[in-house]
Amino acid sequence: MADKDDAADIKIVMLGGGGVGKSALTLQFVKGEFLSTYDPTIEETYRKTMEVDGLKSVIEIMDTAGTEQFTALKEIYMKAGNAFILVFSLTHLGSVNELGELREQILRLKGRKVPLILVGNKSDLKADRQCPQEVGANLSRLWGKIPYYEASARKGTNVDEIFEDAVRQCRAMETSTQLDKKKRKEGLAEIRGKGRMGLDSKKCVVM
Ligand SMILES: Nc1nc2c(ncn2[C@@H]2O[C@H](COP(=O)(O)OP(=O)(O)OP(=O)(O)O)[C@@H](O)[C@H]2O)c(=O)[nH]1
Ligand SMILES: [Mg+2]
Repeated sequence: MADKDDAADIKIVMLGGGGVGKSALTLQFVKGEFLSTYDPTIEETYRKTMEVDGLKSVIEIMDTAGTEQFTALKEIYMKAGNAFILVFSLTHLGSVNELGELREQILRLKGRKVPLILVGNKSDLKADRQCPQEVGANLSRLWGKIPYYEASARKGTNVDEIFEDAVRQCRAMETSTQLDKKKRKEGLAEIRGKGRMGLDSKKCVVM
């Protein structure tokens, strides 16, 4: 986590196909505005201080491009990210298929479990819906019960909740990593202690 005032505590990366609403979700969260025009993203970074469970965190959101030509940038973000929001559009079944490869790429690059959140966006467009709730629910189960939200960047439905969940998951992971480190340290100390005892007892035998 951050050791400088200007460094973000948590870096969240928005990923998903083109036009699914990554930028709209990000802007709704950061500025409380809905982006109605479609201007494909190359890359944008936003910063926001948010309070979750009474604790403040500075978060940085990396909004990536859904289009394939910016793959190299995506890798840089994936390496830097602490949490990943995988977005598809509830109005486009094909957008679900783009997420599997992105998830595999994240896991490959990070080499360990990372906070992932699945989002089906555009829930306000009820008449155009192509993905029933089970599509997201099944995928979430398949990927180890990662949280699944149906959201609308237009209406602001579940937008704050997605980012709060990401922050909570990052904090939980940080705590468990620290606990693991502490346990490892204690384990090492115990082994060293035993080693010393062993040496001492040997000494006694020699004496
Ligand atoms: N009705 C509705 N439209 C949405 C919603 N979210 C995004 N859109 C629209 O969908 C279009 C694409 O949204 P963007 O946020 O630009 O999509 P993106 O995922 O950032 O796309 P790329 O930057 O190309 O990867 C825009 O016209 C948005 O206004 C939503 O929740 N509801
Ligand atoms: Mg965008």
